[in-house]
Amino acid sequence: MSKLSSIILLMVLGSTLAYKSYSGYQVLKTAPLTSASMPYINRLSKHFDFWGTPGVGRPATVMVSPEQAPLVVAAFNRMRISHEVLIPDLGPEVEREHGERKATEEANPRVAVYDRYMGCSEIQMHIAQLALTYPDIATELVLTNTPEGRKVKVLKLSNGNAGQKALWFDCAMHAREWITPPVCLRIIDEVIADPALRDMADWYIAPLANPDGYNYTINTDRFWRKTRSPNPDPNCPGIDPNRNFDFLWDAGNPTDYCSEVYPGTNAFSAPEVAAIGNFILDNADSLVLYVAIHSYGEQILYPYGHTVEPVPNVDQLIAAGTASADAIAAVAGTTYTVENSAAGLYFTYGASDDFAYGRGAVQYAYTYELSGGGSAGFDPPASLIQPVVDEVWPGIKALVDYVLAN
Ligand code: 0X9
Ligand code: ZN
Repeated sequence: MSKLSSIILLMVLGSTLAYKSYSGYQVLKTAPLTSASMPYINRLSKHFDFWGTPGVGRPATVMVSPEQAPLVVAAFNRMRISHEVLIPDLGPEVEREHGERKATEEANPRVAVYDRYMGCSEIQMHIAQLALTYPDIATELVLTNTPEGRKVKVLKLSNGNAGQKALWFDCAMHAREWITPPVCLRIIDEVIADPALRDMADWYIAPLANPDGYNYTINTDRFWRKTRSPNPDPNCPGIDPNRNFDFLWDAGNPTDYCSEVYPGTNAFSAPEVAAIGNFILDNADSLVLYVAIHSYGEQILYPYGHTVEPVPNVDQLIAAGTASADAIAAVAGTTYTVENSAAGLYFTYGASDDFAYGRGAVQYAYTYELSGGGSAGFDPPASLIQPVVDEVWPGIKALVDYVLAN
């Protein structure tokens, strides 16, 4: 073998080997949770990777490494939480998906695609391309640079009408929630295609709120959730962006860098989060709707995450959310529930929706948890992208219609 071909072989092997193996990782599923079990689940969720949003009346799923499995099983047994093994081995599925996706990435797509998951630079270039193609209505805003030198981009879509209300959407704040950027891209497609939508409001859409994290899920670890900010423990980088906003930020255990919900050393310590938060504050006068698109759970969550006490306009939040859920259900029967984020005692602090509502005074603030799929939640097969965006867009449109009419 020539020197060049051995180098190429090593590079190919290197890039394959570099992707984190989930061989032997299991996904455990509990019986529907009772309110008595929630404090335990809440505590466990600081140390183990619970998927979706655990809540009363719903089963919880947790991903465990071979080392963690006996600990979590013992904890469940101690608390008398019955459970089963949902996925006995995540490894093969993750490897298959990775190979499939790598084979299809394009360099510079002018149109968003919905039959496969687009890569990080592919989405970033797509945003730039839209701004170049539609300079009269589309502007690329760069909110900040990330620790790894990527850009947090927002596409502004506007007819330039003075004094309009504004709407915000972000996707993939949690890196592994791959089903979410396609929803942002679909919103962009619709708003570019329909001038009437731009006469209703100005639209700000961030398809990749956490580009470092998303890139890491594409190239290295499919189930990475956080940013990639360095922490004092070099083995555990990353901040949970949805615990780092400057609203009731809570340090928790300040050295628990490895936690999936590590909130950072202080509010806004993640530059991505500070940039998005400050953008919301800077535009607080015009913003009437904040939507964070996450997965998974088929829920439309409204503030707050730290209390089940109703907020002043809870009736309107529920009415708008219900209009959205009805429009989603009308497409293919998928049922989204409209819920207070803290329902079921899964309390959170420093989340983006609560920040927008509580600090930015954005009257309508939501987190959408889209459908799950795939090996247990965060990895729906690419064939589900199209049906998901086809049902969620009418839901977003109904939400926007309600918010702008009220
Ligand atoms: O826990 C989260 O950050 C969100 N769920 S996810 O599974 N995508 O991580 C839910 C956030 C809902 N909003 C608040 N709790 N404020
Ligand atoms: Zn999320």
